[in-house]
Parts: sequence; C-alpha cells; structure tokens
Amino acid sequence: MTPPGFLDLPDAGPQAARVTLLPLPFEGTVSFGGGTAAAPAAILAASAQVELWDDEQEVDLAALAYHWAAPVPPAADEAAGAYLARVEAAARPLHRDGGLVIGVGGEHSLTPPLVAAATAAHDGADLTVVQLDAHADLRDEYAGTPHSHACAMRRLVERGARLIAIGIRSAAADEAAFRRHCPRLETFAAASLARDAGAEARLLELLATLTGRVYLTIDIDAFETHLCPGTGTPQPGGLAWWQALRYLACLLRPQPGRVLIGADLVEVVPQPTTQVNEFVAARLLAKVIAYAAAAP
Ligand SMILES: [Mn+2]
Repeated sequence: MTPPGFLDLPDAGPQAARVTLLPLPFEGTVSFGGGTAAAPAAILAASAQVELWDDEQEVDLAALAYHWAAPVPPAADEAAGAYLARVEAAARPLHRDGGLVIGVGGEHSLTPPLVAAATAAHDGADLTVVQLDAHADLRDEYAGTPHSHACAMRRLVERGARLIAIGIRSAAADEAAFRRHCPRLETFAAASLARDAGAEARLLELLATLTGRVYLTIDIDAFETHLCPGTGTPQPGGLAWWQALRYLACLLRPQPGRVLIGADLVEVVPQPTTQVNEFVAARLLAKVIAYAAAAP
C-alpha cells in the first residue's frame, strides 16, 4: 500500500505536482538543542490532520496536486558544505517540473542552496528574500563555519539578494553593524511591529507592492514560543499567528510582476510530549499553499 502523502492525499508524483515538498532532515550545524532532523517526517504525519478546506481563503487544498519528494539525509560525518551542495543538486530538477518547491527542514543553513536552485530555474535580474525569523542570521561565520544556520542570510545578501527580515529580536553587534551598512537589507524587528502601527503599515505596503523574483524562508522561531516550544533557540516576543499570516497573505497572493520562486520552513523540532511543533508547521505550510493558490 502506498503510504499517505502530504495532507493525507495521494502523492501526485513530480511531474503532475503543483506543490513539491522536499524533506531535508539536516541538523549539522545547530548550536543549541538538536532534533530538527526529525521534523520533516513529523510534519508529514501531522499534515494528515490538517483540514483540506481553507476556511479563511475558501480554497480547497485537495484541488491541488502534491509531491513529497525523497528525503535528502546527510551521510555519516559528511561535511556541511558537501551536504548543502547535494541539497542544491536535489532541488534543481524539482524546479524543472514546474510548480512551487518548498524545502522542509532541517535547520536554517539549508536556505542558501535552496535559493541557488530556485534562482537557477527562474530567470530574472532581481531577487528578494523574505525572511521570517527571530534571529538575524547575518554572521560572517559561526562556530568556525560559514555554512552555519547563523550565517544563512549573510550568504544570500553577499550574493546580491535583497533581504526583508521580519520578526527579528536577536542579533549580535557585528550583525547589527552589517545591517546598518547594507542598503539591500530591511529589518522589521518584532519589537517595532508590536509597538509601532506605522512599522506594520510600511511592511504591509512593501510586501503588497513587491515585484520580481521572491523567495520566502520561514524559521519557525519567528513565532511566539507557544507555537514552537521545541525549536532549538526559542525567543520570547515573537510573531502571533494571525499577525504573521497577514504578512504572508500580502506577500503570497498572486500578483502581476511578482513570481514566488520557492520557499522553505526550517528549525521545527518535534518533542515527545506535544504535537504542537509539527502541527503548527503543517498548518503553516497549508496556509502558505492556500495563499499562493488563491485567485489574484
Ligand atoms: Mn534562522
């Protein structure tokens, strides 16, 4: 018997899929608290409990075709750089089949190779990465490696991407300095979004009018800790559920002149005593898909 696919629907296979999920059970560079390698399988299992009718968007998720691709696990003692190169190679052909490719981590160091695969498949001069995250992830290197989860956004900005960072509430002094001097980087800190209605209005306007190629990366720790108690480095003061979904709806609703070239969801850590982590993650993936599938 074929095992149930994403959302408990039959797996449509790579060619027919409108949405392909690429499971990446990688926690090679985590700094505090492991367990994110178990997330893809737990999120797939939790997705069976997600309602197929999106009652907010009035979208029937069962009307789309999904493919849960073969997981790309790291080999024993494989160097992070070698593994991440294999992630890019695994993601590239998935884009060739068309549709939206979503990486399901795993830790945040997965984003640069996923972005590289997505940009190779979608021509265009400009690229905006939209990051939901508690941490800036702008370190030049961390724990002796430039491939750390703490460096992921720095690598993308260095390669020329524009970055819109949302929900940030933890950064080191050198990350703050980099941010100040980088014109391609806009940060909407969790504190300003909570305290300043003007900041939220500016963010919504920016997301609604964004054009060109867009890649979305969601670190689950962007959210309030009660929505992601298992994540490696939970940070208080995060985004509320409907707050984050306001931003995602604005960004993801199809619009002329804008193309969503890929997305990922990282840093989810399942725990033995609760299913909150993987269920929130599965629901979030379903919301991302429903927004992206809604009529313009
Ligand atoms: Mn992160």
